[in-house]
Amino acid sequence: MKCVILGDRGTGKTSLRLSVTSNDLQQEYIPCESSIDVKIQNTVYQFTMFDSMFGSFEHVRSIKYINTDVFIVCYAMDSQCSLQSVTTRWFPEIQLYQPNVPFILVGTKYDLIETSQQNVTFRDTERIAKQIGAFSHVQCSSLNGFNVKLAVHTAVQAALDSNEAKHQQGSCKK
Ligand SMILES: Nc1nc2c(ncn2[C@@H]2O[C@H](COP(=O)(O)OP(=O)(O)OP(=O)(O)O)[C@@H](O)[C@H]2O)c(=O)[nH]1
Ligand SMILES: [Mg+2]
Repeated sequence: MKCVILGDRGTGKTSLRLSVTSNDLQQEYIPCESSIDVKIQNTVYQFTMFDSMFGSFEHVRSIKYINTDVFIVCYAMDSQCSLQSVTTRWFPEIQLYQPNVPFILVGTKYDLIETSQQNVTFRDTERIAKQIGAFSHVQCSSLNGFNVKLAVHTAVQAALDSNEAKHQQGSCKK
């Protein structure tokens, strides 16, 4: 199962991936993809996460989107600007290149919610998640591990549900 993590620079994409797949956030060599086995209802799925160290050229990034099963679209909970980019940049990019691929919205840096000046409110983020048709919305912290597993399980579930829906559509036509 292929997952691509999108979001503005510094939103915590790489940290999220590493916190899910390794215990070491400070490692020297950081590969641009990593995998984890996720068990859902007695089936184990190999979930491979890529984060978009793909450079700033949209058409180059979009090549990496091919065969993606699910996107994780990140905003940082201490950055209004990164939340705005979800609607102005990342959602349009999914719509343009992979409109049939499901995505979840993930708020990173949950641990900063109390101290940040620029907190994004849960109401705003829920509204945006609904507006853009995200499968679900999870807030997490790679720093302390809060909800990171939930984010991954939710992404796997989004991919599974979408596959099932496509399957059913296919079988109706027969
Ligand atoms: N407090 C806190 N800081 C975080 C968290 N996740 C990431 N950071 C910090 O945010 C900064 C950016 O994190 P990265 O994981 O490098 O972000 P990125 O989205 O991969 O950034 P680019 O690759 O440059 O686009 C780093 O200084 C991280 O230590 C978190 O959950 N909480
Ligand atoms: Mg990164």
